[in-house]
Amino acid sequence: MPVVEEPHLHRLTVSFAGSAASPDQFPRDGLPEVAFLGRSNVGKSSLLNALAGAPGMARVSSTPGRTRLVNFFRVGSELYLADLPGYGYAEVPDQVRRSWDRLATSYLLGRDPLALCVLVVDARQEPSAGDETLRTWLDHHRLPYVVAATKADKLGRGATKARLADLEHGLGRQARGVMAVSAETGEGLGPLWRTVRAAAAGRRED
Ligand SMILES: Nc1nc2c(ncn2[C@@H]2O[C@H](COP(=O)(O)OP(=O)(O)OP(=O)(O)O)[C@@H](O)[C@H]2O)c(=O)[nH]1
Ligand SMILES: [Mg+2]
Repeated sequence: MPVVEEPHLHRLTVSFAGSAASPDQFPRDGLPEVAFLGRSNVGKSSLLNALAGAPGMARVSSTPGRTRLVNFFRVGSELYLADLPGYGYAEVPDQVRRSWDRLATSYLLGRDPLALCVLVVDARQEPSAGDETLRTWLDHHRLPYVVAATKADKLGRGATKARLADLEHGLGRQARGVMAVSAETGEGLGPLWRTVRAAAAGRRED
């Protein structure tokens, strides 16, 4: 698999802007936000770090359920990237799951600065029931999203193409775009970053 070098983040400083356990802790300055959503352990935090060009900024773990708060990262004076807790991890107690759901829902609904959601799925797997539920919910609430199939470094070119075609007809049929990405090789980060920035710029002009 060729490594695609895409220097996509020139001269923008990215910094951790805080964690929120409830809506009163979300940022207040009104900058547009782009949220990363997906199954637990799918690679949301890794993708965010790779996009930001800041390894280790958002915590990455081989233990599912690592991200339990909404973590915000400020990109220059342009936008926030919001790293949301993952869903669908079977081992968590119901009470913990409910508090995650509540936090994610309180973020996604009525969050005025939210410009775009990035629905992160594993390029090697069929979308999960949780992915389908989230997609239906995003469509219902008319929240704009793209589907990013990550860990594409684990797949050959042909298999990646086939997965993208499946996603375009399935999970991502109402999405603004479907793309293959890898936090490992940087594949697809340029197009994803341009989409993120364009959505944020569009929101600022509203
Ligand atoms: N090969 C490969 N591994 C990846 C990639 N992205 C993430 N991983 C690995 O997948 C595991 C989970 O990554 P995280 O970024 O913590 O996943 P997450 O979705 O933020 O997980 P939660 O916060 O628990 O919901 C880690 O072991 C990562 O190293 C990728 O693009 N390629
Ligand atoms: Mg995470």
